[in-house]
Amino acid sequence: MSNHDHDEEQLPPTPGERFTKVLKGKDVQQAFALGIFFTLVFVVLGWKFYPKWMPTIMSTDMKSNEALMVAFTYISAPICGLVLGMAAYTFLQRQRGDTPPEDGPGIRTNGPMVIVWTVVTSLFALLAIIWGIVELNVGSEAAAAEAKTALVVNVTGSQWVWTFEYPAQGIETNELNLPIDRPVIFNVISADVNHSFWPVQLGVKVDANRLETTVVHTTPTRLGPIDVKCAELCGLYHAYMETGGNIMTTTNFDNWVTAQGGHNA
Ligand SMILES: [Cu+2]
Repeated sequence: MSNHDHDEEQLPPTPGERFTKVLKGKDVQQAFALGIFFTLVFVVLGWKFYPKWMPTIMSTDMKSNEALMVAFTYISAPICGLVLGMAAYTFLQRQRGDTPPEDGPGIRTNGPMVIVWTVVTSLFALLAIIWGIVELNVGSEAAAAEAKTALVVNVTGSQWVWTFEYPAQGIETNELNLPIDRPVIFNVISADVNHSFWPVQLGVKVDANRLETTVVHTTPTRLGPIDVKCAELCGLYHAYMETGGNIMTTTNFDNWVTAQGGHNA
C-alpha cells in the first residue's frame, strides 16, 4: 500500500501522538459515549435503587455496609460502564455488518496509556484498602469501649440449626432477640462443620468454625424482625438453616428473658 510506504519515511508517532490518535478515533469516541451512558445508569442505580433493595438497616454495621456498597458502586461504575460500552459498540457494529477497524500498535507499548491505567487502578485499589483498614479499626475501638455494657450472646451453628445462649441471663433459645441500642457481642462457634452466622439486617456475617470462637459485635439501632441465615454451604439442609428474631425495646426484651425462665442482667 502506498500509504504504508509513505508512513515508513516519517518518524514513528510518539506515544503521546498515538494516545491522542486513539482518543480521536470515531469508534473509540462512540464506544466511550456508550460507556458514559452505562456509567450514568450504574450511578443512578447506586444512588436511588441499591439502598432500597438492600435489607433494612437495623444496626451500626449495616449502616456502614450500605455506605461502602454505594461508594464502591460509584467507583466501579465508570470501569464497568466502559467495558459494557465497548462490548455494546462492538455488538452494534457487528449488527450493522461494518468491517472492524484495523488493529493499531499494541497498547502495552504506549507509555502514557500504561501509566494512566496503572495509576488510576492503583488509586482505586488503595482507596479500597485504606477504607477497609479504617472500618476495621473503628469497629475494634468501638468493641473495646462497649465491652463492659454489652450483651453477650454465644452463637452455635450445627447441622442445621442456630442456637443462642445468653450466659448472663441464663437462657438458651433458637430465636435471636436483642434489645435496641445496646451493644451486643456474639461469640460464634460451630458444633460440627463450618457455618456462617448471618443476621441479615444487622450487617454481620462471620464464619462459625469448630473449636475456634469468632468474636463479632454490633449495636442494633432499629426495632423490628430480623432474619438469621447460614451463609456457608454446610450440607443437605443448608438452605433451610435459618431462623429469626426481633430487635425489641429494653422492657420487652427483659420480659422475654423472664418468660424464658432467665434473669435480667
Ligand atoms: Cu450452616
